Amino acid sequence: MRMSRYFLPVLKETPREAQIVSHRLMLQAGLIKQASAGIYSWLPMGYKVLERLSRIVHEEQARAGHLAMLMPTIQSADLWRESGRYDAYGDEMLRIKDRGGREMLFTPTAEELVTDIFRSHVSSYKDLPLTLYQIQWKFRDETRPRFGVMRGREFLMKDGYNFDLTAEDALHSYNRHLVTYLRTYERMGLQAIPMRADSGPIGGEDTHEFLVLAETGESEVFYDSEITDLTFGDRDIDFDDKAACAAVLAEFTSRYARTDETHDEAVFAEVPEARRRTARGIEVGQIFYFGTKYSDAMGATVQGPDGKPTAVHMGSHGIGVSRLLGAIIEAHHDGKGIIWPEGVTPFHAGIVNLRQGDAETDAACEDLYAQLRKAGLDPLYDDRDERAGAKFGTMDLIGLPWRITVGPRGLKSGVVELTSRRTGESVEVSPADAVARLVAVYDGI
Ligand code: 5CA
Repeated sequence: MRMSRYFLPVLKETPREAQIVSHRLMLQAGLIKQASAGIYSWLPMGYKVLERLSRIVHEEQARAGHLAMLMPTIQSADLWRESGRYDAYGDEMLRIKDRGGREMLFTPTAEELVTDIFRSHVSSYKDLPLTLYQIQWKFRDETRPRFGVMRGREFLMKDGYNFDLTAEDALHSYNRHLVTYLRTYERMGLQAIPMRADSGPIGGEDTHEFLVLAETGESEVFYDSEITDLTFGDRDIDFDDKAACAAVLAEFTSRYARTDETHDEAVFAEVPEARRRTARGIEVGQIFYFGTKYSDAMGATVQGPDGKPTAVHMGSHGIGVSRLLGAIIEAHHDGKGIIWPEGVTPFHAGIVNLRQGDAETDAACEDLYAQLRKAGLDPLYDDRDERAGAKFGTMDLIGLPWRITVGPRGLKSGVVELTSRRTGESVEVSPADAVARLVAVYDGI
């Protein structure tokens, strides 16, 4: 992409409404624009990152054998009456009437609708296990929408639902989700710690929230510092292997890590004092096991091996995809702007032309731009007729992990400058070498 043709409405001034750094940077870097309280338009670069996050989620769900689908945002109130949640959800639910006076709502989550699909089409235990998921917009009329996309009213969520014959199988689904989530967040450059939590309006007893530690997080958390040493890495887990998934769950949840809702001072006191931490965290996901709560209420049964109808065991599993943008920026920024992790960056590298209009420099930039694209990379070429300082400022603000600076002086000795946004370190290399190095960096990402 050429900057001259891109739509990147960078703000010169610090937006006053932003209380936290990620919200400020998202507005300043032209990623989002507020439409009304807690509701945002996603401008091209913000949308590009949102799409990258969605792609990572899809890839990791596919690895575990979960099936992507799409359910409507507007749903009939009748289904929600069956589960009893039409009344229970209260003011957080946006209620709508269609022209025929029928009561509808904008979905805050989709347990009811997915259970209805299940009961209509699945009748035998032989069709289990089944996990269906979607990435779809949700609406919750939060009392205090704030911090930009962190606590929005309209937000993008991955929501997945498992259907199993027995509690034991459903527990395996729970564990499988925990494994996929660990990998998903790490690919996004985040350490998200599973913590024992409270299930709220979704219901059920077993639930973990995934929290990214950050001073601006809305949740207070308590944990054993040993947990931050754990990484999932590129382990190759067989998702059908119950013992292997259970072992990962045990490894990542056996140390003390709880949100304030489930915190227990007496149990926490058993952790050696030097390892006890109290901090704040951003909840980027949550997994639930709620047994037969919805299948009982809505008659979602299958014929079991003994021929008798049996209610299916269910769980649901969410990732706050739009909130993740905020969480990633909270975890990866400096005084100059965003620092995207390579796995989620909107463009792989920026090209800065120091002397726009100089035939030789322009030609070198064009060639570099073409070579990077030929190598399968997606560069952003700042071809505007602007001062070098302004171009650097924009690149630092938008946070592409790599910058290639091209100027007449370097070109005389056949080099360009390759700079890491994270470390600020630069190397002078030939244009071909710069391309080769970037190909190597992004190999496998
Ligand atoms: N049905 C379950 C799982 S699919 C569910 O709705 N879970 S949830 O309520 O925990 O939401 C899942 C994730 O969505 C949360 O972990 C959080 O990351 C994100 N989320 C929830 N509310 C908001 C909000 N108001 N703004 C942005 N993200 C949100």
